[in-house]
Amino acid sequence: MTDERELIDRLHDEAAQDRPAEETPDVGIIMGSDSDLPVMAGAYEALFELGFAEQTDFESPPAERFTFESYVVSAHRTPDLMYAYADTAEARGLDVIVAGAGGKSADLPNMTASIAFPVPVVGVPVQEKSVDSVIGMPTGAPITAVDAGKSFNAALSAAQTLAREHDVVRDRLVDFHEGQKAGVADVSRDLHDLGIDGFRERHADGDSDANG
Ligand code: RP5
Repeated sequence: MTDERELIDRLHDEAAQDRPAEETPDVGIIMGSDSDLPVMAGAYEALFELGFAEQTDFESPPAERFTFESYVVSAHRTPDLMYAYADTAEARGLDVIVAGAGGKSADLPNMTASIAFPVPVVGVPVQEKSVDSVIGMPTGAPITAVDAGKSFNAALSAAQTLAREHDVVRDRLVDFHEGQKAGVADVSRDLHDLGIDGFRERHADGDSDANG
């Protein structure tokens, strides 16, 4: 069984390595429990769609320039690990963290934001009842947050942060946006030109890119 201490030591060891930005994960995805994975899957989906690769070994980065990593970090069950992750985030080269937690006391995103400051954190309330605890930060302690379950958007926000410094990420985001526009235009034309019955027939399998 992996000891929490082992992971904490690993994070501190990695922070001390002072690796160049090209070799470290750019985005960190953390969540309070592996039961959050189905909701947090959207963050992975968005980053893969933008050409990010998953970095599973800090000392052996993938060939892709932009990468992310992920961990389960519980604010309540492993507070020391949460502290270590947030405290070493900047030294480990992370530019932005996407943090998701569920329950009524979803403290991981906001505690991480406080400790990792000035590394920005995008909070994902995993459940509807988690929204208040994720967004309820006091003045001077910022967090950016998305609506319940919107982990895809959280990853897009994280990419937007990187895009200010990296034109490649900016261009990928613009391409993604253009693709969405084309998707809406396609269904708009079909709905008008085919009429409701013809539209339903053509899109019976739900092959729409336009989800509102
Ligand atoms: C939170 O408690 C986690 O983020 C999760 O959403 C919730 C329940 O966790 P499990 O009991 O499923 O591990 O801290």
